[in-house]
Amino acid sequence: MINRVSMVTVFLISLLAISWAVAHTPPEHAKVYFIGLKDGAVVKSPFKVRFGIKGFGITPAGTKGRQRHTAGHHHLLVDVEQLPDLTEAVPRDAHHMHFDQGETEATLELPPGKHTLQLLLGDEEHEPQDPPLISGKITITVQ
Ligand SMILES: [Cu+2]
Repeated sequence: MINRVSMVTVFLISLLAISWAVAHTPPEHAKVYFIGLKDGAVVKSPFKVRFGIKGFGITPAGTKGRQRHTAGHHHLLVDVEQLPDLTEAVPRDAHHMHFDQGETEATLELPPGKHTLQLLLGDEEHEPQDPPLISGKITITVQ
């Protein structure tokens, strides 16, 4: 009897652990991507960049409660060679732009030449989700 009770307890604890992990993890099909701007594009500055997201939501930075597990805000990495530590808050500087209000587009002004762009979603504390929602890195040429 005790064995059966403890087995059920272990089972229930496992279920709780699994649902906890799932609640904090973006679904496998979730992704972030650039809308209408392709790798190799040639643009004139200033230009508009639109941020796409699928399978996950957008919410302003600092959002508390349940929604923070199903939504985040975009960060645009500009000319970043080495990704920041994905277990820490995304740095905030000219190369790591935060869209705290939940913006889904930005107008960029970059000097002529080649530049790389990459999207990285962050949670209420600006930390990437686990696993991170990160786009492919695209290289564009600004005329
Ligand atoms: Cu942020």
